[in-house]
Amino acid sequence: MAQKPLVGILMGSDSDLPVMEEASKVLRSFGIPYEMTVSSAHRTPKRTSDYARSAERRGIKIIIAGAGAAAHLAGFIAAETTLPVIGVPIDSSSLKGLDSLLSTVQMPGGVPVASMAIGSAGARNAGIFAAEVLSLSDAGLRAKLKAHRAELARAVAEKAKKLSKTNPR
Ligand code: RP5
Repeated sequence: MAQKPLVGILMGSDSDLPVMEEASKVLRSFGIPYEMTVSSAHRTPKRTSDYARSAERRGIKIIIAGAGAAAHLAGFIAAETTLPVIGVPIDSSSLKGLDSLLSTVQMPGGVPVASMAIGSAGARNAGIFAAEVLSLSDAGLRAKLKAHRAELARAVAEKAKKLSKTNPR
C-alpha cells in the first residue's frame, strides 16, 4: 500500500510545474511521501481553502506552496491552517519573481510563511527544509540530511581540486 503523504505541494498553475518539480525530486530522494496538485488563490479560492482546511486531518505535516506574480497562495493557505507553510516565489511574470517574493515573504505578524529563494533554488530548498522539519522526529531522515550535506561538500572539494590542476595557486 502506498504511504500516506506527509508533505503537500501546491502550485498556482500547471505552468509552475517545472520549478516545483525540484521540491518533489528532493522529497523523493529522501523517501518522503508527498502529494502534488494545482490550486490557485485567485482562480480557485474555494478549492485552495478546502485543501488547506483538510490537510491536517488527512495527515499532512507541512505544505509547500509555489506561485508567481501576485503570489498569494502560500499566505492564503497559511491563513487557513496552523501547519507550517513554506512559500516558493516563482519567476513567471515580467518582474521575474521579485513580485512573487514580496507577496510571499511580507506576511503580517501572526500568520507566518517560511519564504524560500525565487525559482528552482527556492523549490529545491523547500524540499530540503520540509525534510529538516520532519527530521526533528525521525532519526533516519536526520542521518540522510547529514549525508546530503557531506555530499555537497565533497562535490565542491572535487571541483576545487579540478580547478587547481589547471590554475595552480
Ligand atoms: C500565478 O500566475 C501562477 O502561480 C503562475 O506562476 C502565474 C501564471 O499562471 P498561468 O497564467 O501560466 O496559468 O498565479
